[in-house]
Amino acid sequence: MDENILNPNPIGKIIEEEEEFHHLNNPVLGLKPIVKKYLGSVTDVKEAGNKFFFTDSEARVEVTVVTDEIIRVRLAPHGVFLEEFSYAVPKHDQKAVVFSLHQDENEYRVSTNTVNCHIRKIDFHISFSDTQDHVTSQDSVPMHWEENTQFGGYYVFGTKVCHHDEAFYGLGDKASDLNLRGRRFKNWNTDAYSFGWNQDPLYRSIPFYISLNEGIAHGIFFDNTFKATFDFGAEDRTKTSFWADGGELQYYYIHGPHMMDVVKRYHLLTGTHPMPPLWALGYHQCRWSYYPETKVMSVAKGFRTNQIPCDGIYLDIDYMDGYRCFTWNRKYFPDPKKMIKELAADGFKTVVIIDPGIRVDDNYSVFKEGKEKRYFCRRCDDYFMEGHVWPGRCQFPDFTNPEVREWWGGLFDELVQLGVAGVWNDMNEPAVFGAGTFPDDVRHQYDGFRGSHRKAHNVYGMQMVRATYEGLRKLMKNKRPFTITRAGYSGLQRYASVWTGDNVASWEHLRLGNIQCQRLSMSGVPFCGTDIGGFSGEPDGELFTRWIQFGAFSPFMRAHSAGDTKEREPWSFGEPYTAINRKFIELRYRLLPYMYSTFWEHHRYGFPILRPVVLQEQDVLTNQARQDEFTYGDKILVCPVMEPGQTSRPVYLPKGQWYNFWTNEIAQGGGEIMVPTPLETIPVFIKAGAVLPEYPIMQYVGEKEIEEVKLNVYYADHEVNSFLFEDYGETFAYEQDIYLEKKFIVNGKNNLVTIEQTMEGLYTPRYENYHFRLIGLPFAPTKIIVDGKTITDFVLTEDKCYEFKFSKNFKHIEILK
Ligand code: MIG
Repeated sequence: MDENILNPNPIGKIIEEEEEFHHLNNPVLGLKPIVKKYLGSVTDVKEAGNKFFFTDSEARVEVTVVTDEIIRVRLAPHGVFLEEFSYAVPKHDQKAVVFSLHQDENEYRVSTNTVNCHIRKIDFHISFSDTQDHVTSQDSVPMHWEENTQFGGYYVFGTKVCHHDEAFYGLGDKASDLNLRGRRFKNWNTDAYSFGWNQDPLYRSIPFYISLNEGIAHGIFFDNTFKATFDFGAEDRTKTSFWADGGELQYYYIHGPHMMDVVKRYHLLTGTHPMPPLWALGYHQCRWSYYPETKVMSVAKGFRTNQIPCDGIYLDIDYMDGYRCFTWNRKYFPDPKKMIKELAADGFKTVVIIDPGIRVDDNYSVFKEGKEKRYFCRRCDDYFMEGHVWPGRCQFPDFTNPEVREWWGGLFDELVQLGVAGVWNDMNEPAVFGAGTFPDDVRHQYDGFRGSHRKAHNVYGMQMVRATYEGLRKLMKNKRPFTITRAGYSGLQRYASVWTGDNVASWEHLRLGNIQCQRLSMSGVPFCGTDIGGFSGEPDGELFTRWIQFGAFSPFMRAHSAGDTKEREPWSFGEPYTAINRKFIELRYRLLPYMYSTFWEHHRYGFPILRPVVLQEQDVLTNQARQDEFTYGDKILVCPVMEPGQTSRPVYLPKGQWYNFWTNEIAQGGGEIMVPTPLETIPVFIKAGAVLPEYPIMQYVGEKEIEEVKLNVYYADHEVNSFLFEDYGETFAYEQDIYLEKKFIVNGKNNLVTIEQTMEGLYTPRYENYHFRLIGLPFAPTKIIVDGKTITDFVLTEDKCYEFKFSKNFKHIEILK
């Protein structure tokens, strides 16, 4: 043990932070314009609690120990830091960690139990290493800045060494290969209708990336909301740079070594998605637009007559009166309350769209109130920010003002009274016809840290859906609202799900959507999906079916299409497509308890929902380039079919044993296998040892009382854990520990398989029994003993599985040869 740990302040002078460091919303500028300036040599260091302030005599660098594995770095060109405020990171409650400062001739070193942050004296290079002195990240040039004469402040730059085989992941929804290496990206939320491969920027800004080098991962979260650029060895193969047009150079170094750890720690900073209502994991049907009421009702009826499960039906902009938010077109929807009630009686939740543009119209109460209370955004000279969107001339609420968010949240009162269960926020990049978005000079309140649109642009959509979510949460009392947003910034996952925006009905877009969902999932945006079928253009039956198959394993599953396309319901293409679409939507409903448990793993522990294979086997170099297959949770591996006419395709299975979900054949992982891909299936594999919980097929969540839960137990010759999360599925009781977290431990030998169950939590499900289904047993059982009781009425099914029932409260099962 290092002796300095006992005396954590051996070098720096300890100071009271408040006394010496001024924190401003605006940086103080020096007199001379600065062209490009780099940090010089380190001349001094001071300490204040978990912060260390280094200086080159003018600029200051703050190094904050956030946790054992997370260190934040900030730069103040003239020594004055901006006041602490972040929409992404609510507040780090710094856990007591042990840290210390050391120095030698060459460097200062801030160390926790797992990470060292090195500050090289001669040139201010900052690097990070682990306890084995393995350097995981290092500056290639010192942090630097350049004065922004037009707007004030600085362009701020960080540049790291980029290694020969280093791969990069993350950044949210970028429409490029999963590995971002060799490319440059911009973060500036953009309405990117019919975006193409490699088009950038897109709808969201997630300034977080994961680096993987020689099998060791770390993350960088550049928490800066200004227009930002990331360059992963594009300009110079040996450098990874990130910079922004303003604000502070502020980033979090997130230690690995596993990519999964990096993702989980990123969630520690930015939060996770709240538990969605269970129905939101079902199938959703959307279109621009279903109207009038008779059309909505006939689509709903179509699902029930075709016996295709569906939980959500969407109203796009045409339900409103002249596109005025919070109003109804009474010609199309004479009695919305009655319609929503009828839909609900048939098991449909109604989700309505709400855009940010508020029509300039003194006879419109939302506009009138917003105007009176000065809630709309203004330009630099105090003119209102006006622009055209669907309602015509509009003004836009400043969602960065907490008072405006509160007001906005309250506006949902009537919709909630009418029975609306979810809200869809669109156009919140914000999008403006013609201009694209707001001009830079629009002012924002920014929770008291005033700024222009340059600073607020990337968070505008996130703050809109935050206002929506928080408002709904209040109005719906203890019910979980469902929200979905198009735009967002890091941390948006605390308020909403996302879809990838206006994609195209093409095979390329199916491929792109697969990558985007995997990428969003590993970038902290777990509840994501694509417009199944493609928003613009016409899919044929085959493409639509392949998309439904992929969609069944997307965290969020919704079909959507533009208004000028042909009907696009799961039965629109006739047979054999309808039957296959039905089969996959049914599969989604059968897997609901598994998907819900995976969501809990995300919510509670910060795991991503979709996991690219590189995230599971980062030490296998070839996995860096794999972007077709992924797992949903850790038990189901999926490889969508993304080419027309494909009758078989290679699938990589991570090491271990996998069961073909359709045939129960066992396959050895650690390499590629060829898998047949007739239209009726896509490759789906279940990890050996998994306990896969299954619900009976329902037409919608809550259609039937669940009488028993099927547990599919896949034999493995070693110990494997599985989880099952259960609760009411629609309230916040889980926040009061009213839930059950069950753990199954399966272990097999040649003559014995054991299954154990442990439970934690306070919830009691209403069903009594599990229906066990044993798959892949290497022997014919003679006896099954559950908690000391011998069972004889187990049966051998046609497909060679053994089935029996027993109480959900079992503790220990032995299956004997
Ligand atoms: O300018 O509300 O991405 O899903 O159907 C288009 C109409 C506005 C864009 C969304 C799309 C939605 C459409 N909206």
